[in-house]
Amino acid sequence: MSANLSENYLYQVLLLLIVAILCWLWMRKGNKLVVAPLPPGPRGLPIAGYLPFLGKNLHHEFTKLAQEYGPIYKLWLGSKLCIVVSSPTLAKQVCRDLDVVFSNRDPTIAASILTYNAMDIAWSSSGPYWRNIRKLFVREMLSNSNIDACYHLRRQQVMNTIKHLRTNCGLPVEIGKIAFLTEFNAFISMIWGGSSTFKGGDHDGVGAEFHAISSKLLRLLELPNISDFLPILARFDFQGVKRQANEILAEADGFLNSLIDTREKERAKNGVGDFGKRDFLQILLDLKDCQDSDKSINKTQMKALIMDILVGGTDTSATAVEWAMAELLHNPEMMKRVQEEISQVVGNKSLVEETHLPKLRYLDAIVKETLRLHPPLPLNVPRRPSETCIVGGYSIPKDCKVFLNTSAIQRDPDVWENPLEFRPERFLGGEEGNKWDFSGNNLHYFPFGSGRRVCPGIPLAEKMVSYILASLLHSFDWHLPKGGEEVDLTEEFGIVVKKKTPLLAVPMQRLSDEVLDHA
Ligand code: HEM
Ligand SMILES: *C1O[C@H](CO)[C@@H](O)[C@H](O)[C@H]1NC(C)=O
Ligand SMILES: *[C@@H]1O[C@H](CO)[C@@H](O)[C@H](O)[C@H]1NC(C)=O
Ligand SMILES: *[C@@H]1O[C@H](CO)[C@@H](O)[C@H](O)[C@H]1NC(C)=O
Ligand SMILES: *[C@@H]1O[C@H](CO)[C@@H](O)[C@H](O)[C@H]1NC(C)=O
Repeated sequence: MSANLSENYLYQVLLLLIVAILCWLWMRKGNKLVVAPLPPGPRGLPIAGYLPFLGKNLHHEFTKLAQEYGPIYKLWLGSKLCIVVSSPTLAKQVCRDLDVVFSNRDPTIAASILTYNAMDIAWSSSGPYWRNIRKLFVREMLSNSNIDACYHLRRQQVMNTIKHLRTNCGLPVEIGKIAFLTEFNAFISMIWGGSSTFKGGDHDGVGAEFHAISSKLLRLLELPNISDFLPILARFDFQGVKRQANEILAEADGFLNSLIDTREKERAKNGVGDFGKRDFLQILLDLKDCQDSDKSINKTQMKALIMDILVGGTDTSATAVEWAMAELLHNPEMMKRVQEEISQVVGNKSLVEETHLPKLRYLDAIVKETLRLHPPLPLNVPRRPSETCIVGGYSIPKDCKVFLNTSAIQRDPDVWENPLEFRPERFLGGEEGNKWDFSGNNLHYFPFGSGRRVCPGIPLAEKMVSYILASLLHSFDWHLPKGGEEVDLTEEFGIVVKKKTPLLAVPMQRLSDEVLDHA
């Protein structure tokens, strides 16, 4: 009797258990937590993850992993799950089909401190805040008419660079540095160029002051840090990243405050409607004073936006110029061809202007090919899924870090013939050549990213890279310094992939004194 009862009881418990399990499975399914495995990848240690195994040569290690595990693999860095996607099909799932889910970011500790708690475009979480501030940036600041209106400010900086190079003819110069300074000064000038109090672009003016701050800032941003991977340790701030970031922020903040305050005082004195000064600062201040609450921004947001432009725009564009010059020095016949094109279109009696750019087809192909073979952000800017989802049959957990390997995809041999060769011709003419642009709509070529988080700086970046490049090529002939007859094309791993050894080249005057005197 008692045995029977306990047997009965056992059956009941078993039945309940089965029902519970079924319910649980059903609910999981209802929650869309379909059981799919995580992508393949190395096991690593439970707590530290794969971190201790990644030696100095991160780049090399990643290549090995990608070869071993294929187009999607996972990697535990500390307690952070990273997923690397390197096929166009899977990238399309991320940037197109699941764009909404994948449009969050995962700022490092340094990045969020330096952007006033991710108050900028690049690091803010997707949502109304991000949508609004991005819209302001694209519509109000980077509208075609605004970009055109500040052409003279960019031009002045390119002219300064030509003048500077002229005094250095015959001597080796560091192309990356020249390109960086030109881009940087051009941005500074576009931001507060019109101001009478602050002379932008001077090597010893505001430009120089902010340059020093910003190189510290870039260095800090480039280094992933232990606290980012092991949040448990973050509050101890072992490496002092938080402290350093706060120090740099304080410096940058003081500087930006004084700029904005000075301009505000000028406005108070001279009135708001001073249209001679439609630089970015002016536009931002107009927005700040704007009554329309959708458009109005406060001072902190202004500063975060300025940080985005300077940090997001300079290093990337300058790296593109350096790689293009490196490839041209490596391929002298291409150098000759592009210089001839520029001479044809511009003429040897004038300097290049931005209005010439649409006619410089070969130059455009060179820029596109440079961004294919050497995308400045080869792993894009990592995305963070806002919910767990499935990509390529694998489960991608909410809040992990997703890298798109642009570099790998843009070298896919199924799409690009001899993918490792620098061949601008592939972007020239014909249906084949014309189908590529920077929009990111085609996931075989997306140096500026793709989807709703695509780089909003494209129109300006495209103009500036081409304009600087064309000006360097038209005004000067370039050759490698004696003893350096080979161009070293190895890459150095970082957030922005630079050349491992900085490119040195020697400029020789190509246009007459008369023409260059106009610079
Ligand atoms: C050759 C130059 C440049 C390259 C290669 C480049 C590339 C990129 C890439 C790959 C992304 C991430 C897109 C994604 O997540 O899919 C990005 C985002 C961004 N870029 Fe650029 N960029 C360049 C120049 C610029 C310039 C000149 C500016 C500013 C004027 C700029 C501002 C930004 C901003 C604000 C974002 C964040 C967008 C968001 O998260 O919504 N970039 N860029
Ligand atoms: C972390 O930050 C410190 C200080 O900026 C730096 O020296 C270090 O290389 C960074 N990265 C790692 C992985 O330790
Ligand atoms: C991305 O792809 C390139 C080229 O195939 C490879 O060298 C690199 O290591 C890959 N990076 C990652 C993080 O998988
Ligand atoms: C500026 O606006 C943002 C977003 O609306 C807000 O979070 C922030 O606290 C404001 N900052 C100041 C200094 O008012
Ligand atoms: C322009 O000058 C270069 C260098 O002196 C010369 O090789 C080229 O033929 C000239 N082109 C034209 C169209 O005058």
